[in-house]
Amino acid sequence: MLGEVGHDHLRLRAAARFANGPVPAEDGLHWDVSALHRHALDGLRAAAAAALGGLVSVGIDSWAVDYGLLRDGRLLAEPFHYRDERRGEAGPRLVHERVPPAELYARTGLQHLPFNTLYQLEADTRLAEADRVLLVPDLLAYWLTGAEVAERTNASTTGLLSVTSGQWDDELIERLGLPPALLADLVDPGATIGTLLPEVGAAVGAPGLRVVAVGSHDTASAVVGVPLAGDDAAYISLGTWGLVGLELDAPVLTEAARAANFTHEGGVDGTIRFLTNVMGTWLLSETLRTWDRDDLRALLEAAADVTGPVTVFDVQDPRFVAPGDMPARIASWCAEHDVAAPADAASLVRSIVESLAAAYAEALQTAATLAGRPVRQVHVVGGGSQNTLLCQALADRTGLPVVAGPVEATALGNVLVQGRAAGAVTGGLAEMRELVRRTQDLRRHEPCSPR
Ligand code: LFR
Repeated sequence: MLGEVGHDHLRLRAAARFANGPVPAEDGLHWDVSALHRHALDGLRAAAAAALGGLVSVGIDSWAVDYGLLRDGRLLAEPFHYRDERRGEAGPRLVHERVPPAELYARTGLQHLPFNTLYQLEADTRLAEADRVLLVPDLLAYWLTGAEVAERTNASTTGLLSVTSGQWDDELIERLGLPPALLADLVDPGATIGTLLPEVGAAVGAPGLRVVAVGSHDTASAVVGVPLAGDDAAYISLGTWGLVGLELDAPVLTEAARAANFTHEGGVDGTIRFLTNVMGTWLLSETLRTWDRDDLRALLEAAADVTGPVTVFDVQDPRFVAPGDMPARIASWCAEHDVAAPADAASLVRSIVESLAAAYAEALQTAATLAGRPVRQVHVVGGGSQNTLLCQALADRTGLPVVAGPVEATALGNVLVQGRAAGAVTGGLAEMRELVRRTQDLRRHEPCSPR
């Protein structure tokens, strides 16, 4: 994404796009991170060619938790994909034998997701060969600059960072038997990671380009791009996941928060994302993939016209996490719970939309209760914010106004932090969000029939 940012403007243009999905192999699901690297270089070349005044910097963000293992600077294997069904089996058991879940939560504030980095590392058979672990954005930054760092917002998703100090939890790392030198030094969003290696700069046509740390966890960048104002607004960052929560200054490390699986992820400028992972548009995209269809818009229109009772199922059932035949899995959930399975494509899509909205409404209520903060407005950002049926269902189920947009919140948050590092914008999150509010398309959904 090519971004342009200044005190009164904020614009994005897609310089290049490419697909990125799970790659099945003998030993499980992987990412093709080498292809990701190639595509990133192609994109950078296209961006450099399209930027009239030249590029000032580049910032990298991606999904969290997954990592590459390196030895002597060389990647040992393509990283595992967190949706690999086998990932979640051995890791949690091995870790919890040494450090019980309640203590982990007190130390790191992280919700239990079976694929959190610490669990994956503990079960990784190649760990002993490695002398460095880098999360995906840090790995790409390393390939661009030669500098090995751990950007702090993403590091907070490893389960190895102290929620109170924001530093690596050395005692925890030792108790888990992980070599401390495996982890790189932490850097904050806004810091310069380095400049493009000479051969990279020459290849992409941007010699000496600065690589700036941003909220390298995509959700951290997305929340920078949420036009939040005031303490009574919540957000849903809606992509493959629906990340539902609040921005806080201090953690809520209660047993109730742990039981509700609410996490404390590190945000830009020392904020805390108090949120829980709910299923997202993954349910829809895997359903369309199963049907070999790509007409989501038409399906949503048909779904909007469905009348009569709609089956609401539990989108949080673990059977929906791995890639596969979602319509069959939804049917199996319905059969097990003695409810009618949706009979046709439109009903199934409607059922997914209503079930997601119901889960988000419940998570919002829980967030408000746990944090002791009333929620009076909900922001939905990310690709899923374009789904008007879902946004309206959410407004109706919560009885709250829903502000949808921006769609590209993550890229905006990334570019804003770079813009601030370059001095093109000044101020804190409030000023950056004010710029988002003034410059981006937002759509408001009022609740029609609060329940
Ligand atoms: C969203 C996200 C979530 C994280 C999940 C796995 O893309 O980064 O925040 O929990 O992916 O990394």
